[in-house]
Amino acid sequence: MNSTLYTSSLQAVIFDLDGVLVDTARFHDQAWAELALGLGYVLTETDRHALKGRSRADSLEYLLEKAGWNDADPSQKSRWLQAKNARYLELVEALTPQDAAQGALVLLDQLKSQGIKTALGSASQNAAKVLQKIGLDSCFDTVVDGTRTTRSKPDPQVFWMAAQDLGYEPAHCAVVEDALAGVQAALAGGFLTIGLGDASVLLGAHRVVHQFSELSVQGLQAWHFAFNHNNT
Ligand code: B16
Ligand code: MG
Repeated sequence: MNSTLYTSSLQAVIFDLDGVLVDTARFHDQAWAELALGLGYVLTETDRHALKGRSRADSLEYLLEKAGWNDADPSQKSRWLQAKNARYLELVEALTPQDAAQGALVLLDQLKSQGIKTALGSASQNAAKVLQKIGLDSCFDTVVDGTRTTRSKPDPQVFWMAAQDLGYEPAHCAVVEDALAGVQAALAGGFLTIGLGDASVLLGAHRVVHQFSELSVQGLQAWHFAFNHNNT
């Protein structure tokens, strides 16, 4: 689409963290898989997709149901949650700014220079630490993470809070997400929804790209224009 032929009203882009700005989804996967194995359950590919984007507590409930541990008491659950998080944090320790998604810093700078606000919208309670490890901790106009939310994706709360922080309606914002739960949250919230990953998994996303470097300011504006004109 020729940029001279349309005017996009895209005001903000909200980025998911794990699996979008940095490949920490593999660390969550590994930590859950190890915990599951200890419970006598082998995590499947379907489970891995189902766990993505969900809060830590929701993820444990999912896993316990799959593993047939329906009678675990709250103190045991809390020990499992701590063990999973400790393992995840061990793996995260190795991250450096080189691990930020290729093109992330450039895109964030370009959005800023075009007057488009940026936000982080993550379910993670470890978002601040991960952002700091990859050198993106001062790059966003607002950060909404699992320390602020009370409802887990696919509930749109995290993205609504980000849009509210920035003072924009969801219809003027785009969300970039790697998880089906996150795509569902963004769709339910009324956002232009960009999936990052496999289109056969990220059902319903308005657009799907395979890698972060396929995102550009112009592309996002063109997709947003089409979204607002019911032409996605
Ligand atoms: P934590 P995102 C999500 O982050 C992950 O996708 C999900 O796998 C994880 O369980 C969730 O954060 C909670 O993370 O255990 O660090 O609080 O993708 O929404 O950025
Ligand atoms: Mg994610």
